[in-house]
Amino acid sequence: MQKLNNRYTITAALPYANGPLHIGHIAGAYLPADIFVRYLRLRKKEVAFMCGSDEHGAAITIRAKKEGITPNAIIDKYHELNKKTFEKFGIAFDMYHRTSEPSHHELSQEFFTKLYEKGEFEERESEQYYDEEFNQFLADRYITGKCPKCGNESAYGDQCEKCGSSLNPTDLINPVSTLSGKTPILKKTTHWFLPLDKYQEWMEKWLVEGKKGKWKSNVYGQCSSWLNQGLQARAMTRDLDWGVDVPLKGAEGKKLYVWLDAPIGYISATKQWAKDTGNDWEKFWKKQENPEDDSTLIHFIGKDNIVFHCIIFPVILHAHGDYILPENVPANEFLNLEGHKLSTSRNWAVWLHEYLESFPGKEDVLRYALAATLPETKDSEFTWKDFQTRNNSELVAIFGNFINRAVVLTHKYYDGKVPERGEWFDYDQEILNELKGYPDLIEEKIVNYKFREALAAMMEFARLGNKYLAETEPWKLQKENPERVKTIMNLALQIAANLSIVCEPFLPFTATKLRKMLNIEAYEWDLAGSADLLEAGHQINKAELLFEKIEDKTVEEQVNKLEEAKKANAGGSPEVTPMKEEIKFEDFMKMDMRVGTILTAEKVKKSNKLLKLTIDTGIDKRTILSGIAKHFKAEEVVGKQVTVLVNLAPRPMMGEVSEGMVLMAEDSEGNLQFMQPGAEVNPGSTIS
Ligand code: B3M
Ligand code: ZN
Repeated sequence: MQKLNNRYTITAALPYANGPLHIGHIAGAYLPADIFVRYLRLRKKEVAFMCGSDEHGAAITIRAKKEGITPNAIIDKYHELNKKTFEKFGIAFDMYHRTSEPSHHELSQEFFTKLYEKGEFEERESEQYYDEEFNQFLADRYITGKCPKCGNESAYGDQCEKCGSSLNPTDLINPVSTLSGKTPILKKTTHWFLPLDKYQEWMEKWLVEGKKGKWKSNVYGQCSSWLNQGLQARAMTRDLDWGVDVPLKGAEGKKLYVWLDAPIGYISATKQWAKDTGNDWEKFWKKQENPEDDSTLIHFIGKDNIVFHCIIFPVILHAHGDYILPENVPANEFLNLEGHKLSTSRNWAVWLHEYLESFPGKEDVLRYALAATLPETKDSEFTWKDFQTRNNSELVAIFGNFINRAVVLTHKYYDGKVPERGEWFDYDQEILNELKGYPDLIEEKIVNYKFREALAAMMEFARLGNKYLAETEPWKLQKENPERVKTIMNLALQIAANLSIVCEPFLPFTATKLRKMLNIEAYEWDLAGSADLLEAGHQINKAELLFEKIEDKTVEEQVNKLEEAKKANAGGSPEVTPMKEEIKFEDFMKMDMRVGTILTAEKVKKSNKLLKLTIDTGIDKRTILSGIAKHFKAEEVVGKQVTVLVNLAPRPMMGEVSEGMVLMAEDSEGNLQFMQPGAEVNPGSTIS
């Protein structure tokens, strides 16, 4: 049994109310959070599970502008839709609040005022980019340009999503207004900055002493790299007409930075929930007299939100002084879909509300398929084929089959009454020992945020039950040895009752159905691992199908839907990478590009990206390592004529040396094609 705190404050990133939710959102933050919370509730811990709509920031106003409607129309629509979607999907928040609520504005202003009065802000007049056509200062998402750190051409004014760097608009190279598409001018304005640099030392200590080895390495790594670059002051106010008013004289017309007010949304949600339910919100957020009584705060987020939750918000909470700090921030990486990045604008997504319509009653199937592929340590991928296999070969063939057999046979042999255990064999004892071990194993994985492994262990547990029945074959034994069958069926039913507890975090709808079938109330997690959950003589209900097979046709329809989206994108305006900086003709002439013929190709061991190619360049035969292994099999590239940059300095890669580069066409989704001559030419032919 794991040692836990008594009280938990669990937050899941507040989604912007500017669009519907897709599987990437769920896999990033909400499903892991829900699994964790459901487990804590089974352990009878006091939990506040908080979320809500983030209704400020440029994400909302830019969308409203595009659609020619008010921000209010946008947030009302998507708040309602997303709230319902979460509910239907079984994400059991205690509160799904809104940052447009007056109570949230008040609390955010209180926070700002407190920090202001403590002298935490620096008032600075500076030159900021301004769009003369729209009469607006351009902060955050209102401005894009080239990232000075990684060269990404479409970095935003607050962050580069490619390399994760935090930016100021004035850091961008070739800045462009997202409103008018024009180059902005600089204009003076005053803002209140939070000097994060002042907290550099404190932050280093907090992280290194408290979180090293405890936080996931992807999260800890990002934080360290921030600290290594040195923290810098960040403006906490904006010149915008949408958001929380800055509560200062002389700051009329200015709003709080959305990333200041959004995380405070977790607190305002807790306050609202406490008010509605007669609870005390402060014990979930404020430091208690005895630190042992402090709540444990955990933020579930996606990797693009790490800096805000691991550095900026903790600094704000610390500077305020009264609040607890996050114990952990188990951020996930990204989920891809059928080989491509999820994309709202390109409609490359599985939208939750559409899934719920197409697959009614199959909420748990998607929860299962997503939990099995959560991007916990690196980006992962959802495919409809995998979804189908997980359903048919695991949920139906193992879990469902086991429960069905156990319940049906109990009715057949004992009129639905749990039989007394009779004769006891070594094999039954082995099964019993395994039964006792699974709940602890699942629990150990959950508390360490290894939800994929926890889910796999849960399915192993069901597999144990399935195997037990398949190997002992009670249906064959019943005539000659009914006493032995009683033992088998009793133990099988105990496994089923255990599963109703341990599957609940992952498959809450299934757990409810299973409890109904077994005619039991919800048990606490502490009881899991017992072989005496069901008393002999206990009457169970009739069998109900837990899962049903998903046919090829059904998933094909979903794949076709995605293909349609792809076609629509191809016809419309595909996302095009912006042009790079202008170069001189002489620069271009320095590149020596030739047609070469690929002579041999093989996969580079230890790399899933690289192919090792030998290429006849006309000048020589040389080795080039090319990052195309995910797109082409070695055998299919041999004999192809390709474009080679032959005068690129040799580069060591994975223990080999690459002598040049094969040029590839790459679309915005990362699909690769060779650049080939229209007809065969001699190797060594120059390209200019
Ligand atoms: N709305 C960003 C996002 O949806 C932001 C999260 C706020 S959490 C306090 O990715
Ligand atoms: Zn970058």
